[in-house]
Amino acid sequence: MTELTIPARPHAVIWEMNETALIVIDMQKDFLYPDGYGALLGNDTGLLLRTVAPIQAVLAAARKQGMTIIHTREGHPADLSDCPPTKLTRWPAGNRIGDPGPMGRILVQGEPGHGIIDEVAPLPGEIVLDKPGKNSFYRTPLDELLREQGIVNLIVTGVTTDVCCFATVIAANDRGFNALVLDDCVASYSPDRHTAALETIVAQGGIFGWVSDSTALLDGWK
Ligand code: C5J
Repeated sequence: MTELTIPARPHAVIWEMNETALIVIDMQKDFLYPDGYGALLGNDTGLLLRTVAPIQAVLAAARKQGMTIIHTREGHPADLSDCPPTKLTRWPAGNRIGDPGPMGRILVQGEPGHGIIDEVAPLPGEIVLDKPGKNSFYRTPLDELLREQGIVNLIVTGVTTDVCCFATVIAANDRGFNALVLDDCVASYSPDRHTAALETIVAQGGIFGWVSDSTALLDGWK
């Protein structure tokens, strides 16, 4: 792999692909299926499904290139020991993390709803990080894993744009990593918040990073 120029906003990305990883954030049943955490909070989970096909395409290309691929899952152990009380009690009982739902206990590791959807399931050898927070660096070994491999650039995909993807991009920026978010590979329960998050990332000449899409990336990779 070598240097790649990817058309992006606010300006083209010119990255060494050997120093670049793909991160697929929280493509979990609890967020994408109508019986999980996202739906419990009153969201239309169907809005996230448009990400599946473009993420599949980007995953296939990244696998072909031998790129480091990281999948994340938001969730907590069965005893909820790493879940801050504030993250539990902000919602009424019955709508809380750990409560029973149609796909098992909500956002609890090992329950069916916590799993990554089959369409973008990790392959053996790909990194899967369990995270208790929204940002993928919080209480995970992500920072060390990237540095060990000499990675400074992240291609960001997954859900949701304005929560875990946005939180991860902001944390990446503060830690000295670049982030390129693929517009069609991220989605929000609110199209307005999707747009607002992406506009914030590219504001002021790219204050948090870049935004492009899967077609631009895949064209460059051909
Ligand atoms: C949320 C996430 N929305 N993965 N998590 O709670 O964006």
